[in-house]
Amino acid sequence: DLKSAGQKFQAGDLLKHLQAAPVLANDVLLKPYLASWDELIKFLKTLGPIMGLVSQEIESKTSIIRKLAQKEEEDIKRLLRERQSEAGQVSGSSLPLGEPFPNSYSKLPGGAEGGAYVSVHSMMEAELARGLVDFTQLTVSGCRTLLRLHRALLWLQLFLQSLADEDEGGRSPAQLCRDTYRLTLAQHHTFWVKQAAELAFKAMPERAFFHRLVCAKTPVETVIILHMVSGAIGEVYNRTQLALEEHGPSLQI
Ligand code: 1Q0
Repeated sequence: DLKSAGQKFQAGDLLKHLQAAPVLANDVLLKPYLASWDELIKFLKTLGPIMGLVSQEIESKTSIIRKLAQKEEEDIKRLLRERQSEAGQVSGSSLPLGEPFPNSYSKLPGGAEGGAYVSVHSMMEAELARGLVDFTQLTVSGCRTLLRLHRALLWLQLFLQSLADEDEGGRSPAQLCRDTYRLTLAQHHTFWVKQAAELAFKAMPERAFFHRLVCAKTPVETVIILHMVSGAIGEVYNRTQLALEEHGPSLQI
């Protein structure tokens, strides 16, 4: 997705991906979810090399889920080919016999066909059913990885909201970034990661940078755009949070 879209951060692109992620009543599609993170990486890259560590961390987390999705797709294709050749041997028919995977998660509630890594719900159901998520062993699961991104998303939402709510006379973006981080993501970070985060906040630009970034003509326009982005993030966050709670405590580690 980084290759097909522009390399430059655009608030409009971010918003487009964020708004494409919510699907049906309560689910989140993984492709636009991950594409939203790609946009945020573009933003971080405009802040210079000090953000390299943070972008790298996001890239490594998104690529874990993408690789799992790719492997799943290859498995389904291989299975379909096997079924096809079996069917060909038996009856001469080239139609696949039955579902590639008979489990409930291979069918989305809307009736569309998909693998395990289509949406937040389908991923959780599939990985729980396959025993990939548990307390005792640290399997690299999509669910575990999603939880890391999810916690970061709450921080980002609060940060952008505070940036919109507090006007010029208030705290600086760097201060808002630090304060909201301490309230949220920092709770899940080790001592050294927190030290690194403190360094990263120093690279946070002044308000004027955000006006230019979102191409706003007036400060009011910036506030509107920031509200739209943080609202869209909030929708994705809340849906993911409900999914986590619905599928039980084993997903919250
Ligand atoms: C711009 C300011 C950035 C502030 C960064 C704060 C976080 C810094 C910490 C980064 C170091 C990452 C090192 C590793 C962390 C992991 O230990 C942790 C847990 O993973 P694991 O596998 O060890 O259990 N990983 C995470 O918590 C993942 C999340 C990383 C932080 C994601 C930060 C996202 C920042 C986005 C800034 C976008 C601002 C957007 C403005 C848009 C305007 C319209």
